[in-house]
Amino acid sequence: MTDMIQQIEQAAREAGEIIRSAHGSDLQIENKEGRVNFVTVYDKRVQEFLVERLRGIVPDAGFLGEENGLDLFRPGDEEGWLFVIDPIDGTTNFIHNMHPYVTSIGLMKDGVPYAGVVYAPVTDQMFSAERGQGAYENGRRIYSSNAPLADSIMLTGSAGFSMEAFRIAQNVTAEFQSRCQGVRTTGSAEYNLCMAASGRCGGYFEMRLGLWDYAAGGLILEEAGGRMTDYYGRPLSWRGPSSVAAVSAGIAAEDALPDTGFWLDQWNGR
Ligand code: 2AM
Ligand code: CA
Repeated sequence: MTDMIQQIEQAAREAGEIIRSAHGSDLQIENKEGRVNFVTVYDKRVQEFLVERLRGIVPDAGFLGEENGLDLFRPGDEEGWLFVIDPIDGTTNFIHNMHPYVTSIGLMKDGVPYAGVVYAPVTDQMFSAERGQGAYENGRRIYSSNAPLADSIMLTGSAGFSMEAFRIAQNVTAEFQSRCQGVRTTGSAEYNLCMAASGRCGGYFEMRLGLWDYAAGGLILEEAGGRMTDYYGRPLSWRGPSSVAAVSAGIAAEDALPDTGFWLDQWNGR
């Protein structure tokens, strides 16, 4: 493990301390665009902290983050270093003090994932990966599962911002339910990807995620032997919002769910 990834892990751990200190204080909850799309003062504070801290680790890196107006992939971002941060992934869970919610830090180099760190402060789980170096949970090497779909649990999600998206996503959930041992939803995309990376579930599907929702966990899953595509089975652009079909080593995405592209087409918000 290189010095750089250890420093990024340390930054995530410190972000986790800020998050753990939050409960009992005023979270100053605001609703962003859409139905259930919250931000708290901790999302903003932790992102500010991370930008400052990560700048010290890779001084010439750019930043993309969910909060504080850093949420657009701009021309030039595909060149050089770019940190992709979600200070709290699973904010609605965080507000309700219900695990999981995580801090995620992706580091892209020339438009492709180079490193990823996902830290779950409640359970003190640190997931990390560097390209070509394998994936780790609390320092131990992890691998995605070799089990077929029929012997797996699957994860899915549908953010609260659109009831239309939720209703369409229910069709995907129903198809999975009939093909695997059960479908679960945790409320944190990055955590779901880490559950697939560590062999706990067969994969994770969600219709529209921000880059900060999948950049870190996506590399961790790939380094654990899994695969990331969009709902049409195409490689991800790693540039912005996308549908995400993440599968472990034992499952081919196109076998897992041949109709995901069809269901995505039914939604005009993709
Ligand atoms: P968040 O908690 O950082 O907002 C839940 O299904 C997942 O979707 C979470 O990882 C959540 O991240 C994400 N999510 C919530 N609102 C979203 C939006 N408007 N666009 C894309 N992803 C969203
Ligand atoms: Ca977030």
